[in-house]
Amino acid sequence: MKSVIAGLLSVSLAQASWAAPATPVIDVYKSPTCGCCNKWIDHLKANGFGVRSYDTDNVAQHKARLGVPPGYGSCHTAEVGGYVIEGHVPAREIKRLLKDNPRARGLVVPAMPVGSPGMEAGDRKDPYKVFLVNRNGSVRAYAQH
Ligand SMILES: [Cu+2]
Repeated sequence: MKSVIAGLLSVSLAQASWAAPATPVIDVYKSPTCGCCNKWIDHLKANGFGVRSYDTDNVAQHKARLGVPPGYGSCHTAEVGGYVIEGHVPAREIKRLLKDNPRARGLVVPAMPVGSPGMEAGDRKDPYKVFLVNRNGSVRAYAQH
């Protein structure tokens, strides 16, 4: 009987892992007191990402390491699949980036636009752009919100 149960268990586990969608893990660097960073993390989790978050008083060090261009910084810096994700980038664009797999550093949403994921404030939505950062540090618009 035990072996039957064990057998059923291993079959269902195998099916579960086969059926599970790919959920890339994002490493997020943020200051310990950042509230909107945590709300952005919730947005990522709600969209199927695994998140490892690291509290640090030196997020700037990670921006420099990952090549966020000067003037394009925000409140948190993240890393997924070899790409940098800076600021309140919507999960949809991160998924598109991972699918398209361009030769680039990653995506940035400079500053903290009201209405972006994690920056909700009632019905207010300020227009903002998601930028793709090229390998040489130049940027181009990737999405408009
Ligand atoms: Cu923020």
